[in-house]
Amino acid sequence: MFCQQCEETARNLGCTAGGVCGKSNDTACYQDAVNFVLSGIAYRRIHQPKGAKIPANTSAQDTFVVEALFATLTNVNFDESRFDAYLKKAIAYRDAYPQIPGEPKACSWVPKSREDIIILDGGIGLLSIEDPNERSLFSLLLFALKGMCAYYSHAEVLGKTDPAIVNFIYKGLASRFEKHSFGERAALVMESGKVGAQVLALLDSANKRYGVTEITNVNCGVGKNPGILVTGHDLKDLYMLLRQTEGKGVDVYTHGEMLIAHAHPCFKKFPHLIGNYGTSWANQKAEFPSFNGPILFTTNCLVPPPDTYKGRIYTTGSVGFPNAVHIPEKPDGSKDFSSIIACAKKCDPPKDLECGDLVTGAGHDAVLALAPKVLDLVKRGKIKHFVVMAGCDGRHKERAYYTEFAKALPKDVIILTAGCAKYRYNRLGLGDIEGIPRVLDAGQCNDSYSLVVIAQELAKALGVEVGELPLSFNIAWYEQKAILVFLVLLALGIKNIMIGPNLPACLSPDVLNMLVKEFGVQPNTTVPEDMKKLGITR
Ligand code: SF4
Ligand code: SF3
Repeated sequence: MFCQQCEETARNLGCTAGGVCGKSNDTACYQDAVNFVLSGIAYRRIHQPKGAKIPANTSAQDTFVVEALFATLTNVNFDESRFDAYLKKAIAYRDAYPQIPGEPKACSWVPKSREDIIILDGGIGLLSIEDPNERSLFSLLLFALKGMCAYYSHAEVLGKTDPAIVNFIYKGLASRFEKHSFGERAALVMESGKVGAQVLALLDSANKRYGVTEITNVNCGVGKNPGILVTGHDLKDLYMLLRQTEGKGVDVYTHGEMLIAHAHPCFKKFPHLIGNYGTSWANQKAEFPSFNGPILFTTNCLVPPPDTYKGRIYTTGSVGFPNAVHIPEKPDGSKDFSSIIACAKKCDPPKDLECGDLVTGAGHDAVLALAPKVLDLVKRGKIKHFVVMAGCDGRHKERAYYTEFAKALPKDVIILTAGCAKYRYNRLGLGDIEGIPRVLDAGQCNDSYSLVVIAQELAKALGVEVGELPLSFNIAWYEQKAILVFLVLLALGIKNIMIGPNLPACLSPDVLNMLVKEFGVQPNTTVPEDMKKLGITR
């Protein structure tokens, strides 16, 4: 195996003998095989000569490609048997297209045995792309596509689709086997950022199904009933579970990225949605044992569970873990959560982690409703700077940097955040500026679009360009959705983004040089030095 798609990759070079995330060598090889054949589907779809007999309706195939690629994102699926099923289905979809003369191996490759997949890893994984710049740029593009598939799939389950986005996913996958110059590959990477902005906008409109978020105080204590903990990013799963648990004597709690649900009016209607339990995904092993009840993983991040709560893990959607109960989607889009509800009834109620309240819900609508007040504070010099600290959390000790950075900010600085990165500073009690919370949390990484809208609207109201705002970006990344969000920001013309704690390992020296020269991308260093670089004065 060779995998370097996340920030915790071994020695910041690549995982080669099992993943730091817990992904086994064999599962990693299966993921490579699935990605390889998905690129084969894309190549055959895009390069058919005019008049070729191609499948008439590919909507089921499109949904499948998006789900399968999403499943290979970090901490989504650790179950080899699920990838075996994805692989077989991918081959069937690919083979429904006519062969093309001179097509790449991915268009005809069929493994004869499990060993074929494991042994042939070197021939189908990303290391098979020999040129380091080509590999670097395609890796960046592939990681962005994984993030795109995650966001697109959330929008799709809520009924929002866009064929232009799906076409770009195929275009990107097929580019793996095409001849492109450095400049053309770099342009494709930038195009993924542009399409990424469209995906985030689509998801933003899809999430409106649950009402526009309001700035909300979320209870982090526990009730007396047994509970089900829902983690991941899929609001529809949470909603369906809440409907099915009504009146059953079972409470529901959000975890991690699900915190934002409490700010949507549709979720506020459920009295048995008690509150948020625990902090970011990185603390699952410490926090989940005391929850006592079952835990439903709707998407990433799943940390391979120890025996203490292994038997209480349920998965759905793209998520998988060996021997965990998987709750499938029915043809009409509904899911039957009776097994997890039955499990909860036999469990003790959760034990309090005593975390105190959290504030969330500062999406673009909620913040723009406060715009006159915010603008007045800016004009009166009460707010001197905004810093976007969105992104992911992770396990490494050096992420304490983000807590220290937030603590060291002068009291006239507002943090705009989204994603699980916020758990590094959303319990610090950073207070408010004349009633405006100093940590404005738009919600999930899925809601990063809000931060862009807020920046654009602030600039408009102040009659300046976004680049002229007292606004800096200090982004924490971990998995591939953060790569996509980073590229979205670049595509929107945002310069001098600071990113950490480590730069993506897939960047070749030439690609890094391009990002530094053209966009001023910079790695983070120490808190005082970075404050200075970002123009934040005390
Ligand atoms: Fe390693 Fe990250 Fe890949 Fe897991 S997802 S195998 S930790 S690079
Ligand atoms: Fe977090 Fe996994 Fe990326 Fe959605 S839950 S931001 S890491």
